[in-house]
Amino acid sequence: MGTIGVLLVARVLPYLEQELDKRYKLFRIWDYPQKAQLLTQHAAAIRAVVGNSNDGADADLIDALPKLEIVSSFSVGVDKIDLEKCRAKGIRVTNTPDVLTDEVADLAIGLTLALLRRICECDRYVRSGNWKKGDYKLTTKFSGKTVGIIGLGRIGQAIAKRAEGFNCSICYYSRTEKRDSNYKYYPSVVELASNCEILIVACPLTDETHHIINREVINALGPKGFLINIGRGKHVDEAELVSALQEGRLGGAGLDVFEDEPVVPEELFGLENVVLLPHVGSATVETRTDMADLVLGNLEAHFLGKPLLTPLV
Ligand code: 8YV
Repeated sequence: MGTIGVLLVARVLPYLEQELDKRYKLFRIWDYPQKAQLLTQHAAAIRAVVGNSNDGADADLIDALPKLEIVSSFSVGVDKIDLEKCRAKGIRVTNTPDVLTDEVADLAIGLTLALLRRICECDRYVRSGNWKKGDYKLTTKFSGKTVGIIGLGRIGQAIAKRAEGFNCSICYYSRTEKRDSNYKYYPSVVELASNCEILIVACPLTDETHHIINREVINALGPKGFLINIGRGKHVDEAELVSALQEGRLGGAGLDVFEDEPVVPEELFGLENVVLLPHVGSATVETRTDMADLVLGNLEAHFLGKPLLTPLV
């Protein structure tokens, strides 16, 4: 396999990069500041692309690699891969579902608790020595609240299961009602937002879900409502979110993802009712290692002519 060319287009777990380097002829995109040089010299050798949730394979890259057979993403989200193009050209696509479900769901609950109970702010309060000057203000209870989930796929269901453990009532929005679920279904996001206290975004990013959290939804959630986003930054109209938080039209927001990562709107930095994380939903040693093994397993299966472990296309 050492002669098979693999193009790495994203910074991934060092273990994954090292293993790819050991097993294949690895090209790192950042070693070629001029992409044209990489393509002129090596396009014909590259049979696989490995990317992540931020850097995948767009139509231009796919068209520039005539021998491309497989795109393997170190992520469950594949919004940075042109799936239609891959389908049309017979290029296989794999991602890393299941192995990160628990991790991302755990973080969604952690983010919710951090936001409602103001855990990060409490920590800053103690560190700054302010505790000596008086008691910390009261916060908001999570147990028993109504949690609305956008997207009842693997991650959405895992969040629901966890929230049930906090005696929360669960409702959801998805394109179609899930016949096998007892949770309350709302056929529109505005209705869901009007009927829950905590709204969690857990759906894939598509043309339909881009800015699914807009002004109307934010206003429906209201000044006592909390928004949690562990999906993609582009699910939320960030400018609308910022103004709603500034104007007190939304109770608070817990965000693991942003529209233009790693750029975060500076207006959020001064607000107390937000918790901001650097896209760490799946970021534990255990889960990232499992994700890396899945990428390696898919590539190996493909080049040995065996069934892919997690085929998407
Ligand atoms: C990671 C993710 O950010 O799986 C996804 O879709 O967003 C995350 O697990 C990622 O791709 C690791 O680089």
